[in-house]
Amino acid sequence: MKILVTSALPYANGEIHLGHLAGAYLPADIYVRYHRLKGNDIIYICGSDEHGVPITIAADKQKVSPQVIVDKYHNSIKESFEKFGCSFDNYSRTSLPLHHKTAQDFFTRIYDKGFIYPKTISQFFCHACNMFLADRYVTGTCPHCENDKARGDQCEKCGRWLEPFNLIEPKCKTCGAQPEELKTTHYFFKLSQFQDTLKKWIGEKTNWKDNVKKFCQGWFAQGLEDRAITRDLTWGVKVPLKEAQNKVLYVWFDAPIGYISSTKEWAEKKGKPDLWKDYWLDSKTKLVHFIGKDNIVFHAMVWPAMLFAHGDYILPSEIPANEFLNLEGRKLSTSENWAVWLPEYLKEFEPDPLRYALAVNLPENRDIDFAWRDFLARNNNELADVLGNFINRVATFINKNYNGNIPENHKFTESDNEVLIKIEDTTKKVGELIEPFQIKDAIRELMTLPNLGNRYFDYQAPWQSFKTDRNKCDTTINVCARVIASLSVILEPFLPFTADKIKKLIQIQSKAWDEAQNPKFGKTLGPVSILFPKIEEKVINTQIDKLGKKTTTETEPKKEAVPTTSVVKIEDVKKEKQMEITFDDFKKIELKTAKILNAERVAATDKLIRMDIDLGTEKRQIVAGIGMAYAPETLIGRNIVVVANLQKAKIRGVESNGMLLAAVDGADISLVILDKDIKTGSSVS
Ligand code: B3M
Ligand code: ZN
Repeated sequence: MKILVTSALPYANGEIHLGHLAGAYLPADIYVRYHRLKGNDIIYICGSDEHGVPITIAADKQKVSPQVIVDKYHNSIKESFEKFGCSFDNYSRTSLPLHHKTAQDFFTRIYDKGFIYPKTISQFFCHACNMFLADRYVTGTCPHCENDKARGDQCEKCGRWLEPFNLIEPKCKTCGAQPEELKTTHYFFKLSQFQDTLKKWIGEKTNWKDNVKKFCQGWFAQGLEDRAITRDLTWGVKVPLKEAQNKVLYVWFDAPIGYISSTKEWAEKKGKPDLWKDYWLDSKTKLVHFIGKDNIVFHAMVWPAMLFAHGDYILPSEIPANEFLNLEGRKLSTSENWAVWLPEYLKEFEPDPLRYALAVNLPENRDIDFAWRDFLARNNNELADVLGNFINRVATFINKNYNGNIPENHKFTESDNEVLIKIEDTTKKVGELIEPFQIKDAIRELMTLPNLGNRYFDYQAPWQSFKTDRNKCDTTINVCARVIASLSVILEPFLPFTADKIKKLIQIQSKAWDEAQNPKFGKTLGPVSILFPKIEEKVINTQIDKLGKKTTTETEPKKEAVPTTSVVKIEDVKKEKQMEITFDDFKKIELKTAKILNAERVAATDKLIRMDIDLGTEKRQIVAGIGMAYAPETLIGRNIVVVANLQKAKIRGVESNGMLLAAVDGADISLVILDKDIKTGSSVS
């Protein structure tokens, strides 16, 4: 079997942080290293995502060209991945001509097959800058929370998903001028046409993680919409059409194609330029995309649809998407520097303690918090006191009493056999857990081996048997050496740097995973080194103090948001912004019951619904973004709850005088309705 593993291509507009590592990189690296040891034909592909508005905005901000930004970050990201032990077979970049050509050919192919069409839409245009403004190039006041720094795609304060036209007093982000709504033509990918195909395809993935399946079901329920896959920008992959000279491909169209171009580059570097085809064109290849949950829609829906449209390439077999990593109880925020940056970490510490602390606590099924004190405890109490201690005490004993020669065993007793069986068992179990991506359980299972080793060593008390029963002592130490040898192999996916040191110590001869069940090793010990120096509390305190203080050039969030109208995973933003308010604060909000008298879609939008509502004492008009969840006609006559004293706002040019209450779960929206009939206009508290 061939396996092609990818990790999401990080934007080259900032450094890698712990959230990235826990989401898409560390689990993938562990998985790949394991399969290599199993002797499987596996390649691990990644690269920098160098296009898109996150890059151009970072460039504008630093007053340099996008090329300067991507060169800087591509190189430093690559370097810190290497130092962290990410064992990519190829780490490419999407600014390479090879990638541009691959992406353009992809576009042309599906354009020729009729899956792409032009459509004229309205977009903001800044006359001062002479350009059409992509979502993030527009800022203004949020119609929901009045934050005057809301972006055209989302308000970071209240978390609502926006469109540039929703903003009150929209401005050009670059120059501050008021933009004008003008017509421009963009190319749309017929995603809607793939709804049934995708639904069936995902339906067959019974083993996929719940988060991915649920997410997709939410999107199907809304109905997939065609998507604009071009942008009016100068930075990016040029649209390969004569009539679209000044447009580039939307970054989320070209980025996943980067997986293919990076594989091509890998094949070229190997001197076998066609080798990439053995993977991408062979239906027996298992394609595995490691991503964070914010990338699910692109990897599980848009990208597979693109692949279906293209027709030649394999589809993803697995998409192990991880949840988010929080930091010290708060959501990571790059703009607030609430993050631990990998290069900064690597200045102070070795990579393996972090690989360990993240692996034992991966956000596989839910968001997980990373705390520096937990990192310290993991290093000191588990790596140093359990794993390091076991290896160190055995090595010290051999050096002191056996002059560095590892003794042969004699007849095994029951307790020796218990350990030998445990070695076999652990090797098997750890592999069986890694294969279905249960990495966290795998490393936890693995740590039971040195744990048992310590107990066995204590129980056998070789310092006594050395004097009284040399055969027994020889056997005990030999069994311990077997544990160490096995550990040197099965630790490798998780702690590759430590595993290397242990291999040198035990002079390992076994290389393959399965040999770890009964490993072969040297007759004498190699150099002993301290595997895990203890970390002091004060070192950790310095790290905690750094959080939230601006020390890097990272000032912009790294994400390129989902375009169009989707409401995706905004709960997390909300969680972060939670703050306490007093009862008096709450009383300022006038909540009232209202009846919907009339409802209709706002022209040329899918999401917005205009409603006439009765508030008992008066009638009003409100506009709400619930059009993806409710058909207008089903709303008439409903009793809802509205915020009655919210400042008026214009949404898409339509006045909204009040806001209705609704619960939002990802793409799912549910109106707050009343339990029983009550007079319209009653106050809600
Ligand atoms: N660069 C987004 C991100 O870093 C994006 C991933 C592309 S994977 C094809 O979250
Ligand atoms: Zn401007």
